[in-house]
Parts: sequence; C-alpha cells; structure tokens
Amino acid sequence: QLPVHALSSASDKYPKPQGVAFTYGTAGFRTKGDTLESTLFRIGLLAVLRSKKLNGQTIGVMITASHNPAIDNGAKLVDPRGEMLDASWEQHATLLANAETTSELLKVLTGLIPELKIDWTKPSRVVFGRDTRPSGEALVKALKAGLEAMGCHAPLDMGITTTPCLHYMVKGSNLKQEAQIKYGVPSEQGYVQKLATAFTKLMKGKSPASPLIVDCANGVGAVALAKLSPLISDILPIRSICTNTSDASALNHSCGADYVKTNQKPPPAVQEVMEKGHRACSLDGDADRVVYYYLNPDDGKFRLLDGDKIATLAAGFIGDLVKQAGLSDTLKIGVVQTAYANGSSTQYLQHNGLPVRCVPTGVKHLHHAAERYNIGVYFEANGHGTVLFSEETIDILNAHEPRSPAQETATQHLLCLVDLINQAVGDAISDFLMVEVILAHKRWGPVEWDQGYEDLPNRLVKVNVTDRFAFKTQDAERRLVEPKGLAERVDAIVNKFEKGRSFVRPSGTEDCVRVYAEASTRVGADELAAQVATLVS
Ligand code: 16G
Ligand code: ZN
Repeated sequence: QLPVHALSSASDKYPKPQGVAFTYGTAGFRTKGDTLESTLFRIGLLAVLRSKKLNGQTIGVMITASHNPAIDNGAKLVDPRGEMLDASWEQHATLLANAETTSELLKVLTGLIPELKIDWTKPSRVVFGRDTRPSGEALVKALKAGLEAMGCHAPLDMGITTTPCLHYMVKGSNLKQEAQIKYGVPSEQGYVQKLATAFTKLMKGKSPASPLIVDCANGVGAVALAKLSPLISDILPIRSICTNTSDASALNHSCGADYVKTNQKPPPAVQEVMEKGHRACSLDGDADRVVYYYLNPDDGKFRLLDGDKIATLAAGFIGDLVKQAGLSDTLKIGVVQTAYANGSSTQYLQHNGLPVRCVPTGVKHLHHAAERYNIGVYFEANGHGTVLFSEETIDILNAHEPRSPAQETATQHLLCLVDLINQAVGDAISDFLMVEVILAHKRWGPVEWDQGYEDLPNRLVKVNVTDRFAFKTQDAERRLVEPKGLAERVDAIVNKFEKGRSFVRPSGTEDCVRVYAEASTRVGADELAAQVATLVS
C-alpha cells in the first residue's frame, strides 16, 4: 500500500511555494531553479507511478533548463524507450506539482493510483541526471526524497550529464540482454565508446578533417566532449570553446546555440578564434541542440547552417546511401519539420523528392512523426533533432545481401549511422559527428554545404499579450483559429509580401506569443513581422 506516513512527513519538508502555478509544458517544468524543490519531490512520486505502470521498466528524470539562464532550472520525465513522457501523463505531473498542501498532494496521489490502474506491488526503477546548474544539487536531493518516500530505494544517479546521454541510458536500461549487447553498455562511458567507435568506422579512409570549433555554451556539453574528444582526436581535432562550467553565470551567456540562432552571429568567444571559411558549431546548455556557422570567405559575412540545413544535408546523404545500397524501393525516407522551418528548405526537400511533414513545435511531436518512416529525419530550425531508423529498417539492413562491393559499403555505412546517431533523442554531439561524417564523405566544406538553397530572410518576434491561451492554432500551428477573424487579417497582410509567410503561436515555454515571418527580402520579412505583431498585440 501507499506509504502514507513516510510520504506525508517527507512532503512536509518540500512545501509548495505559495502563489506559483507550475505547468508541465513542451519541455517539462521550467522556471526559476530555487522554486522547484517541491516539484522535483513530486516528480519523484510520478516517476515511481510511471515505472510501476509500465511493469517496472526504467523511467528517466532529467534536471535541466537547457538554453535558459543559469538561474532557471527544470525537469522532464523520460519514458522507457528513451522518448519524452507520454503526453497523456503531462496533466498528472501538473496536477501533482500544484497541490497546495501535503494532504492535498496525498489526495491527488491516492486518486491517481486507481485512475491509472497502477499495481502497487510492481517494482519501480528510475535513473536521473542533471546539467551543471548550481540549483541542480538541491533539486536532486528533493527528487531522491520523493523516490525514497515511494519505496524506490536504489535509483541510479548519473550525476552531471547531458540530456541525450540520459535518454540513451533509459533506452539501454530497458533492453533485453541480447539487444543491449548490440546497443551498447548503458552507462556514460558506454555511450561515449559507442559514438567514438561508429565515428571511427565511418571516417575510415577519409582524410582527417580540419579542426572543428565547438562552442559548449559553458555547459555540460563541455564535460561530455572532454571525454569523447581524446578518442577521436586523430580523425577530428576539436577545439572546444566556452567550456567554463565552474562559473555558473557563464552558462549560455553570450554563447551557445540559442545565442547564435537568435542573434545571427557567432558568440564573441568564437569570433575571436574563427577564420573565414572555417566551420564552427554551438551546442546549448544541456547539449541536445546544435547549429553550425561560418564566415563567408569572400566578404566575411556570418552564415548560419541551422537545423534545417542539417536536416537537408542528412536526408540527402542518407537517401544516396539507401540508393547505393540498392534499397530505395524498400526503405522510405521522410523529413519532419515545424512551421519555423525556412520555406526554402521545405521547397528544396520537396524538389529533391523527399516527403516533408510539418508538425507542431516541440521535440515529442517531431519524434513521433519521424517514427512513421523507415528512416525519419527530424530537425527544428533551432537545432533540435536526430535521424530515426525503425527497428524494421535495422533488420532489413542486417539481413540485406548486397550484390556488389558498393552496395555492401553503403549498407555498412547505414548500419554505422544507426550507432552514431542517437535513436532516443537529438544529441548535439552525435549530430555534429554525423555532419562531420557527411562533410568528409562529400569532401565538402561549409560553403559547399550551404549551396543547396538560400534561406529566405526571416524574423521572429515575441509579443506580450494579456492571455496567450486565447490564441489557438491548427494545421501544425500555421493557422490561427482563435481569436476569431484574426487569421484572415494575417492573410491579408501576408499577401502583400512577395514569398510572404507568417504565423502566430502561443509559446509553450514563456508567457508570450511568437510571430514568425519570412519574405523574399530582409526589409519585407521585418516589415511583415512588425505588421503581424501589431495586429496581435
Ligand atoms: C522547448 C522544446 C523545443 C521548442 C521550444 C519552443 C523540447 C525538448 N524543447 O524548448 O523543441 O523549440 O520549446 O519554445 O521539446 P516556445 O514554445 O517558447 O516557442
Ligand atoms: Zn537543450
């Protein structure tokens, strides 16, 4: 039975702050780190329920606020196959987090057990990790108290680790022994080894790449990279920048993927060491997101190679490998994007015969849509993404009997890519290794990569409104259905601009709505965004 006394006294030590409402949003809970202890305690309770519900499979908890400032923190649950918590459980997380008192919390909890048909006698297994944020330590303590009070006595603490490594762990922990041998040891070391081995195989016979500058956002990516880098340094020399994880205030400050994408320029620390024509990339604070960039050799202008450019590069390369393997009739590749994908990238993909689907913002939506293809490439423009190979596809590749050495090589390359690319969630490090492999195979630098298509000028603006929930969208957030009549007025503005496209959506992480606009010219995109923003504010 539910250990009511233990729970009650433990919960009293983690009272919910008054006057705060927590929401389990697109990326879990996220707010100021010092307000989250009660929430982490309660996530511990939910993680145990989730694990029991799924017959004792391992559930993950990641404590991070990704690209947000160091003072923020957050937490999200990871389901057994390494994917985000099933959306139908998000409301339970929100409900638990907002119970005002211990007795209310117990009431919610005792209600959930029969409602979710949880068999209390089942075991529970949980693995957790955190990024480098200072508030993480106290939040781990609160989480452990919650787990302990629910009778989950030996959770696995991964310590300071990246979000994708935690997802890898969860997925690996739930595999049967035989499958685990193929997958890799479920530990941080096992993950690093798996990436290094796959990368080395794929780079065999390729000339060593020129050094890659990696901006680690002064976050946990720096720690992970320090472990990986020595294993591959003779194939890919890595120059890590922004690796200061001891000064909390440095995290994501004037560096990282979000800085680069938002400001459309290199972080000052990268600018200092960057030469024209040379590629660099930036990770975010928990290393699940990456963007590339370079300075144009002719005019020194900054050129961004964002998630859309990575998706097109990956889809093109993998599509070619599938053809070379003689499997293009069997294996279907698809690309999943969000409304933020640059219109030029979508056009380019379609032009190259690749099916494209658009889904609402947030990794879980892209992930689920990508699972429906044999090989699903998904990236958000901001750099979250990965490439998924379905189980069936992996079986097909393993069973494939190539008819020529070329087919054999292509098949082996595809199988190595399955190991190199994180199959649970996007990983900045795994993603940049994939990009490096592709560039090496194609003998391309950033300039050649960039030549596929030219981004349409675009602008993203944040608009503060009284009630963002009054904005309701459909068609993968591309069209407003409420407030009534607004969509038509947006259309009327959009129609005035050549190649104009604009949409309005409520943010899932901040109290605002976002307006995105693109058009054939810089001035046009700015003007379109400004006019639509005025309309909604
Ligand atoms: C979250 C999402 C990210 C999305 C962003 C949009 C995950 C892990 N993260 O950070 O994918 O791009 O939200 O933020 O799903 P917004 O709703 O505030 O625009
Ligand atoms: Zn992140």
